[in-house]
Amino acid sequence: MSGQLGTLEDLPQDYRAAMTAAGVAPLWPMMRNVLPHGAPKPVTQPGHWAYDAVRPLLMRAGELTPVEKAERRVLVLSDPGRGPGAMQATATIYLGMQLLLPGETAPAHVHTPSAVRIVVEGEGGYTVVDGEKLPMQAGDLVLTPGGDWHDHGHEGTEPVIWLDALDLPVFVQLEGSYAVEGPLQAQRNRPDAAAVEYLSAGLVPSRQRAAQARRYPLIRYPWARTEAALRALAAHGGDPVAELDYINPETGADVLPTLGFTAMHLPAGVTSAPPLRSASQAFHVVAGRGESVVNGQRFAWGPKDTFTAPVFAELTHTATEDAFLVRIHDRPLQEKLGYYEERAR
Ligand code: GTQ
Repeated sequence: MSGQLGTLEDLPQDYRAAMTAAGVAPLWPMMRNVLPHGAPKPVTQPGHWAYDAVRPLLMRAGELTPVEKAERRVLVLSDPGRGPGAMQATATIYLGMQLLLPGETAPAHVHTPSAVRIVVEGEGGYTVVDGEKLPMQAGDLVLTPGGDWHDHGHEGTEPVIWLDALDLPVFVQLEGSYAVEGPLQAQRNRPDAAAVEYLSAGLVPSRQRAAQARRYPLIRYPWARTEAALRALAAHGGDPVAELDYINPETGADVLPTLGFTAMHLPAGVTSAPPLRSASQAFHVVAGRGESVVNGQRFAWGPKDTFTAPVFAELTHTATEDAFLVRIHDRPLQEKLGYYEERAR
């Protein structure tokens, strides 16, 4: 057990001035800021973004800012702990709501961070990733791995809105975030891999072709299949809360190097109290209603809402209506760094 560490005020003024002039600082007064005891002290605060509050603001952005003036027309969900304008929802997770109006295209670019879209509303939207055209329907999860060209388009008649989740804060911290712009991509004239190579769980293209497998073989995870799989698991799985992880079908690994995604079914009336996790998390409600308590803060949520939990958050979820959520988390990054942890509550 160490005692109280020395403070800056313990040190003589001339010594402090000389250290500043030399560009050095004593560790011990700051030690507990960077190495707190027992558990991290997150800056991140729990956040809740009701779709009813965000949607009108996004629609107004559609009137005020043409897509040509925005590159991506997005409202960023700012972590309350970092305050207004924060370009992140947790330490590692960036979240934004993106609007595309009928007939619009968002120009092609490529960047170092990876993105995932979870479609919130509207028909006829699509993303082109590395030449593959990916139709987007409500609840679909669509990857844009870092380094893959992507542009967005809209062939429908109503606004299309999706939630963007990116590992952008990690890349900003690494001073590794940048983008390159280019012309709209030529689209391969065939359905995407979710409709051809990976139509069915457990079936992958013959291993004779495995050498040709792409780094990210499956880009689109249609919600209809996810929901059907959750319903089957809910009916026969034994656990009251059914959970399915999104994985790369060739490797079994998480879909992205940094971020993981888990689809959840919470039956009405059931309360879930998961272990405390070292991962930071965001929850997007695909359907249903309920209430979650995050570190004592109570959020009543409904369809298309999004809420967040800092690292090691104490969480309970209670569905008041049969609910489907997607949990976004940074466990894959923490595992690679060698410290992912779950603690009993
Ligand atoms: O759609 O490519 O929310 O590049 C932020 C950065 C979306 C995108 C965001 C992006 C995109």
